[in-house]
Amino acid sequence: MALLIPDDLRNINKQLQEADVAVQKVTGLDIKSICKALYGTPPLSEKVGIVPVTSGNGIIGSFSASLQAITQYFGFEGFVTDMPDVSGYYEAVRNGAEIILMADDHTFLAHNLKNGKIANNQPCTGIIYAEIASRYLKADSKDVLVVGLGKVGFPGAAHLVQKGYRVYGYDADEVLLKRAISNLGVIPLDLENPKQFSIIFEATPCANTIPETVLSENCMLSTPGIPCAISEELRKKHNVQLITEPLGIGTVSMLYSVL
Ligand code: NAI
Ligand code: PYL
Ligand code: MG
Repeated sequence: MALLIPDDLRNINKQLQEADVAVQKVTGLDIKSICKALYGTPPLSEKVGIVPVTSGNGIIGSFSASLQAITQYFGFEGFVTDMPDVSGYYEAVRNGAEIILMADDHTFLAHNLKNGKIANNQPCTGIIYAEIASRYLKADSKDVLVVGLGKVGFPGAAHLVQKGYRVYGYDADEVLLKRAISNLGVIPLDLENPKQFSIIFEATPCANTIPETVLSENCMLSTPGIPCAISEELRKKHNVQLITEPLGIGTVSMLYSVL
C-alpha cells in the first residue's frame, strides 16, 4: 500500500473544508449528505476510539490527530488513545469507544463494537469517490472513465457498474484490467483512439496518469490517488473540476458504512 506521509496531512481541516466546497459545487450535495444518501443512517455523535499502531513502518506523524479532526468534522466524538497497539485498543474500549479506527501498513479498519460491522478503507474510499463522480451535475452522459483498477479503483468501478454507468477502464497492469473486463464488464479504454469523458475516477499512486486526449472541457476528476493524477497546468487548461483529499472522505465513508 502507498503510505501517507505527514506532509500529505498538513492542514487537514482546511483540505477537508475545501474538498467539501468542491463536492458541493460539482454535485449539489456536501460530503455528509452524499454519505447519508449512500449508506442511510446519519451519525448520532458515536464515540470513536482512534488507536495509533506502531507495527511495520510505525506511526505516521499526525495520522491519529488527523483522524480525530476528521471524526469531529463529520459529527462523531473522536478521541486518540494515549497508548498504541493492544494497550491502546484496551484503553479505547475501557473509555467507551463504540467504533474503533486503526491502521497498520496494510489495513485501515473501522469496527463498530455495538453492531459488529467492520469496514476497510480501500473499498470504502473507492465507493465514495465513485459515488461523488456519478453525481456530477454537468455530466454529458453516463460514460465514466476509471483509471487504476486496484484495491480502491476496482470497488469504485463495481459501484459505478452497479449504478448503471457505462464504465471504461484502464490499468497499467494487464491482469487487473482483464479482471475488471471479465468480472464487471468494464470496457477497455482504447489508447489509440481515445474518447473524451466528462466523468473520470482515478485511483493510482502515480502522477500524470490521465492522458490529455481523454479530458473533455469542464470534466470532473474524482481521485483519492496520491500524488494527484493531473498537473495543475492541465487542470487549468481544461477547467477540470477536481475532487481530491488525502484521508477524510474515505474515512467518513468507512464510518457511515458501519453505522
Ligand atoms: P493499488 O496498488 O491496489 O492499485 C493501484 C493501481 O494503479 C494498480 O493496479 C496499478 O497497476 C495502477 N496504476 C499505476 N500506475 C498507473 C498508470 N500510470 N496508469 C494506469 N494504472 C496505473 O493501490 P490502491 O490501494 O488502490 O490505492 C490507490 C491510490 O489511492 C494510492 O495512491 C493510495 O495511497 C490512495 N488512497 C487514498 C486514500 C484517500 O483517502 N485519499 C485512501 C486509500 C488509498
Ligand atoms: C490510510 C491510508 C490512505 C493511503 N494510504 C494509507 C496509509 O497510509 N496506511 C498506513 C497507515 C498507518 C498508520 C500508522 C499509525 O499512525 O497508526 N500505523
Ligand atoms: Mg479521502
